[in-house]
Amino acid sequence: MKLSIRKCDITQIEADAIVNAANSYLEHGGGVAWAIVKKGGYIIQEESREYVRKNGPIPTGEVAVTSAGNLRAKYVIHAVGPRYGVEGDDKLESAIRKSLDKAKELGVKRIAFPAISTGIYGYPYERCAEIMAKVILEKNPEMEIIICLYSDDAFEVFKGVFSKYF
Ligand code: AR6
Repeated sequence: MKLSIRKCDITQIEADAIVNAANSYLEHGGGVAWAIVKKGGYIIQEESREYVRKNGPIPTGEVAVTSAGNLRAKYVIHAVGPRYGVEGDDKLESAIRKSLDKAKELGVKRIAFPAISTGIYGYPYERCAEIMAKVILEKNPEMEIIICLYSDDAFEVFKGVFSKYF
């Protein structure tokens, strides 16, 4: 496994899959989700709606896959993280674990994650970083993982936490 912590915009990443911080209805109206649709094209929102129409809403902690439209990535893995203080850390663990499982199933060699649940859903960066590090350590997946942080603050916190474990 190769791991890097970067300050970046996930829509610019060249990877087989990028993970989206989604809601259960895959309505990508804000945050990183909106950035992905804006850059990748409305096809991502359309495929998302089709998925929910066929399968119903995605429970917190679960994932769904669509294409990545015009992005450099092949797939978007939409992971539904928990709302801080409303749903538990186990759901964030699950969202990360299932993203990695799905990536493996899709033959992904390089995947990029945003800091799921740390925007609109309110998770502190440190808590998210600890949970991500724990799941990645446990799974030790055979792929390259990029953790993509959007703000200086998030980048510093993630660097600090990950340096304890990796
Ligand atoms: N690249 C990387 N990270 C980003 C980008 C970007 N282009 N833009 C924002 N972030 P959020 P959530 C960071 O709110 O908390 C959406 O409306 C951002 O700074 O996108 O899981 C969904 O549709 C933050 O650290 O996701 C759901 O309704 C992190 O991405 C809801 O928000 C996650 O912030 C999900 O909330």
